[in-house]
Amino acid sequence: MTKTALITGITGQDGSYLAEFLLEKGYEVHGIKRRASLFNTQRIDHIYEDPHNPNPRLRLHYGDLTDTSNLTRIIQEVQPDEVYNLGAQSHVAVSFEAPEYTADVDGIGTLRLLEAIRFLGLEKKTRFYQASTSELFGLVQETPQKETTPFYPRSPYAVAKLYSYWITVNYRESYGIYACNGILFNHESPRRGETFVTRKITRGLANIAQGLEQCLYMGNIDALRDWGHAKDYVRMQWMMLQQDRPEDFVIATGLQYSVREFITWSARELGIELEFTGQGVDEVATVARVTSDMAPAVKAGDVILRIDPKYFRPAEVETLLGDPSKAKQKLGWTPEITAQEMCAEMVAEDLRTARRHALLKSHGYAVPVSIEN
Ligand code: NDP
Ligand code: GDR
Repeated sequence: MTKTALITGITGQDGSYLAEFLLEKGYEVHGIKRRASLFNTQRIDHIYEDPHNPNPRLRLHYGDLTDTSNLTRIIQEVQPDEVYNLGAQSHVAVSFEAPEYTADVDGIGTLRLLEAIRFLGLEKKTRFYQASTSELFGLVQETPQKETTPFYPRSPYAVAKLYSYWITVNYRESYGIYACNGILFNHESPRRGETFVTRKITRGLANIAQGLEQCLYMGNIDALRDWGHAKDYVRMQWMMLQQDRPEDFVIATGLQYSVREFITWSARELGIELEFTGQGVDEVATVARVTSDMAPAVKAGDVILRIDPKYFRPAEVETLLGDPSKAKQKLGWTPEITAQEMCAEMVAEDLRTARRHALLKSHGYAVPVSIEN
């Protein structure tokens, strides 16, 4: 029997990889996309099927996590075997600027889905995955962080996700819904949103290498993160819904690096050796040597990275490091792609785009360059 999955956030990084993964497994996949004034399906265009075709295996529905009747109607129509709740206002810094909206989407949005499952009498049929986050650990109480580590959220985003974590546990315990939390540490890819730190770095440096930008402005580059690849992590999201009993799992690599290290790797992928000097907001990165022809616009002595306090957060999560032992022992899951391999893949992809844009620019066409957050 063909299984049916419903993905909120299908147009995002994880949603796009998960949709690919489920289609390969033979699922019929339904996704919720938001109405936007421009097309917003770039990440899934390659798997899009014309709905006029007979029995398309990927179908999109307009919807929003703030809209109860819309979500209930979609779930009633789709009758999903599995719901993956990946939709969110997912940017931590933005959540300080839009805290109420973030709470509505990232907190109450989860309740709306769980209530719809209950209201429609699908408690025994529909399994539910909640995209929980290492941001729940925030001001860390224990290192490395595992399933039993106490939470201490440090942003409106993390507080909203804390509500979602517990309402997922509560609906499992109260109504017997197969519902679980994946507590995922940072995961990235060439499809990562351009304003998250890894992609901001790989895209920014590739643009600088090609002469499209002069300098990258960063926030707290001492922050430490446990970075994995999104492809490895969506596999785990599916595995969590295939067990006999629903449980919550930490998904991480167990390795930690600083933002500064990620900058150094990315620059090296472009043949740029950097030297960091100065302290705090006066720290800069200067080009020490250029060892390849991938960065024709850069020369020794150029300052290509500065600190801008605008990117500091009102409350920061300084360090995160996950312990994925439970996922390894119970599910046999281990990540296959290292942070360094992922960085190389991201830089290669962003360099391809930067070269294309440099060519367009040289012929007088406008290209997108600005980055915020
Ligand atoms: P993205 O930001 O790439 O994608 C978020 C998705 O949510 C997009 O499809 C977006 O739509 C959609 N969305 C935003 N607001 C709404 C709304 N009001 N109603 C419906 N959909 C909405 O995030 P990721 O793919 O990186 O992350 C997936 C999930 O996992 C998120 O919940 C995130 O918080 C969580 N998470 C992510 C981690 C990571 O490192 N990537 C780690 C831990 C948890 P649109 O394309 O229109 O903007
Ligand atoms: P994070 O990811 O907040 O961990 O949330 P992000 O990549 O935004 O930041 C990681 C760390 O880098 C520091 N940083 C900067 N961050 C951004 N975005 N821009 C900068 O210029 C910059 N300079 C330094 C940040 O302060 C932070 O310490 C991500 C999201 O995907 C969440 O949805 C998810 O839940 C968590 O990962 C796990």
